[in-house]
Amino acid sequence: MDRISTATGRERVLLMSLVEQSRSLLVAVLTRCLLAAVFLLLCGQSMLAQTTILTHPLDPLSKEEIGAASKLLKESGKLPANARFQTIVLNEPPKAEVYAFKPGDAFRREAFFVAYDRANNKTFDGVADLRGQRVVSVREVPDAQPSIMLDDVLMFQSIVRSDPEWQSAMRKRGITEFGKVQIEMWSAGNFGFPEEQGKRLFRGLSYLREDSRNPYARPIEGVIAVVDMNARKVLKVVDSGIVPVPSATADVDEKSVGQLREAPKPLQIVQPNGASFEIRGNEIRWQKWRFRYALHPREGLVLYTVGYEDGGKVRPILYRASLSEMVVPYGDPSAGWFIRNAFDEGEFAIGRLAIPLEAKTDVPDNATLLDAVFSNEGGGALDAKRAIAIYERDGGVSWKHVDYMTNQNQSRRARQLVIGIFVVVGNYDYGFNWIFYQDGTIEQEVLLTGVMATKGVSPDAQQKHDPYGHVVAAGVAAPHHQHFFNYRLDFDVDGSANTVVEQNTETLAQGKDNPYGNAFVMHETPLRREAEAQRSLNLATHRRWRIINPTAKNGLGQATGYLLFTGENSVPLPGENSAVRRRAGFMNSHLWVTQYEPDERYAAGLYVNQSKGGDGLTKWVKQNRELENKDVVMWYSFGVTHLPRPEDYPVMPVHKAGFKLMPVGFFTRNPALDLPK
Ligand SMILES: [Cu+2]
Repeated sequence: MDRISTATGRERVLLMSLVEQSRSLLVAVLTRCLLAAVFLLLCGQSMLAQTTILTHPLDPLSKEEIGAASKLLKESGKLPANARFQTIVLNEPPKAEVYAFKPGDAFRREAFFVAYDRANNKTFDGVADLRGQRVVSVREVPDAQPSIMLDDVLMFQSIVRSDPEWQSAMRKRGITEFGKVQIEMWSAGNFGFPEEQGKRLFRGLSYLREDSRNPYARPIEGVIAVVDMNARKVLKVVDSGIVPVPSATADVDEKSVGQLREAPKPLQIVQPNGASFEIRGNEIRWQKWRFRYALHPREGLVLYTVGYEDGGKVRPILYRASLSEMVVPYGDPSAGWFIRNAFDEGEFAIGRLAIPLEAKTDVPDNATLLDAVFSNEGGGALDAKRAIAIYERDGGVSWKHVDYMTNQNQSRRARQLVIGIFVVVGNYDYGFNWIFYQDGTIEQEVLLTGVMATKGVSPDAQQKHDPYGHVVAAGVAAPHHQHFFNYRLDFDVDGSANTVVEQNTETLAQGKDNPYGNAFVMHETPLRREAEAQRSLNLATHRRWRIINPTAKNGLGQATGYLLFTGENSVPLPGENSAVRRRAGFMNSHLWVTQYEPDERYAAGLYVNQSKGGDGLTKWVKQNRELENKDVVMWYSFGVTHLPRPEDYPVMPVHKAGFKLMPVGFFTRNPALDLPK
């Protein structure tokens, strides 16, 4: 536990999950034995080995499969002996195979891996075939750095803490007990500095933790250690000058907060007959919805084969929906800040940072908590306990009408199904919920909370306006930043051949067709090729995008479709030539459409850590492929521009952002008309 008490936020998450895993191992084994015994009693069947039963080609890799994949790879001799696995994850089968699959059919099982040879700074990836027991491919990927690894985390603090130059920077600030400094590991980015090329790097920021639980209240401003993770030494320490370390702590546990308000009276969520959803392996069925889920170590909670039961059959809507990338650029030009552009997915593998959920606070009383499995760097498996929550919640009024002549009220209460995770990326906490409505809507709700990245400023700065941020406490400012998310939405609306159309609604010029000047019209324009399918929101025309199946018609003869109902959004504020804009080209447009290509998965490319830029969407769309009546993928970028408030400190009230996918012409009438009272 010593190690944990001196760990950084990101390190803590990883370490705590390891402790959690070993602690829960015994419980898990006991529980499993008990369940197996009950199963035996109920079914009278012989007890099988404790292997995960796979039922579908999209099931995530089981522990056994992860172990089998790493064994195959290690024994193949195709990887350096000391290579470590950044990831081993399901290599998803071709879409056609998934659609053709019938329960009981044999299906392929393949693992995709990324491995890193630290001593030689070489990255490898490839595929292993678990059924055929063979390595399909191994390639060395030049100039690619895998995202952060636990190996990096475990080395990082001690490298910085023992560096004489860093120690001298601490002493200059009157800090001599180095064990009380929390050194936070940030991705290095790529700013083209010649001495930083060709090395695996991270940057270390320092906070005075002492006995507090919120180190972010006490930034040791101006000191950045750049660490060469191959040489295992500090490459340089940037010291931009002394700023007093804020003295006030800002812990948020009940004891530190002190006087608590009176608790409201109990509110119980009770489902006396149990939940209405069914969990069949990784498939969920609820109120006409059917979908599969997986907690992907990089993307977080991924939805697959989302369909809605209508007229006795399940109509496909989405093949796959996932967070494809996210980035948080900070708007402060100072030495310690221009380098901060965290790509929480591509650099930090956000799915792996899913934390065990706490009943009653993170999720309501009635939530079912589900576990997931990830690979570890030695090629074994890690349990991610209680990482996923699934629950029903009250959805307010679904629809209502009162006949004022008879006073008859026709009103229906809505229920929502939520499946979500929380991740912790150092100071920030994010929740990601997929929400299903009974009326055919799917919502992605992103919750932003945790502690803002803080900057030490002069204690008399309260009265001054900092152009790059806002003072949130004595000697503490929080710089402006944006959170940009990109979602990859592989729609297959009533089949794979779809078209994306743009809707613009405009005032009609007054004249013969509009004599009274009141008219406004909506135009729908198909996005025909990738070059013209890079679009941004326009409030002046109420711009929206709809994905349609031109050959499937609803009862009114209209093409069936789903609308991307956008929520809060922003334009990117870092300059066009900034490093972050080069690397996160997906920020340049709110909407992108590409022709389906399964390997085009991540909006800023497969290898984002220290990337130079130019990969991902901006590269793929240069092919300018045709998009009409094709299998297409919609990519939606949305940004939250965060101008910090005092009320966001010391911990942010949850800020919600996201989008909805809403049926428009998918049905012929309100699909929730059949809700019972
Ligand atoms: Cu923020």
